[in-house]
Amino acid sequence: MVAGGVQIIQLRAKSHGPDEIEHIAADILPVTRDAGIPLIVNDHSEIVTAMEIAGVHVGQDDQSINEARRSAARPCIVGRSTHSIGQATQAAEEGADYIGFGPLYATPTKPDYTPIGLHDIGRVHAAVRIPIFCIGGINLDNLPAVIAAGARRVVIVSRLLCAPDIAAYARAARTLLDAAPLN
Ligand code: 3NM
Repeated sequence: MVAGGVQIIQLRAKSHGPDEIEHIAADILPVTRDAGIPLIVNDHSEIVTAMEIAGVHVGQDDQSINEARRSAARPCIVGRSTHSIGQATQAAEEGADYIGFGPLYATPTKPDYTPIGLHDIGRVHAAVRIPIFCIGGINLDNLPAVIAAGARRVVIVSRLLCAPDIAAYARAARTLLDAAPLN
C-alpha cells in the first residue's frame, strides 16, 4: 500500500482481541513510520496509549470522540465513521479530526449497512471542513463517479487488499484522485 501511494492506513481487525491487534500494529508501525504516513487503529484507543500510533477511529456505536481522546491519554488523531450529513456535522462539532462517509455502495466488508449513494458527497463537503474519507464499495471502476460527485479522499478495503498487485491498484487510484480538480 505504501509503495502504491496510500497516504493513511487504518488497522481494522474486528475479530481480533486487543493483544493480537497490538502485535499486528507493532509489525506495521515500522513500515508506516518509514513511509511517514499515519497508522490509525480501529476502536482500541488504549493501544494508542501503549504505542506510537497516530490515532484511533471510532464508529457511531463505539466510544464518543471525547471518550476516545480521554482513553488514549495523549494528543492523537480521532476519526469517526458517519453515515449521513447529520452524523457528519455532529462528528465535526464534537471535535473529530476526520470522518469516514458511507457506505456509498453495498459492501461485503460492512454488510449490515444500507448504501447512501453518491448524492450527499457534495453536500457533506460543503457542510464539514475536516477531511472526509468516502468509503464503502469503492473500486477503480466506480472511483471516477465518486470523484465526479465531489470526493477527494477515499478508503478502499476489499478491492485493494484482494488486488493481484496491491501497489499497482493503489497507484491507479492515486492517479485518478490526483487528477481531480481542487474543491
Ligand atoms: N466502514 P470496502 S464502509 C469499514 O460506511 C467500512 O462506515 C464503512 O470496505 C462505513 O472497501 C466500510 O471493502 C467497508 O467496501 C469498506
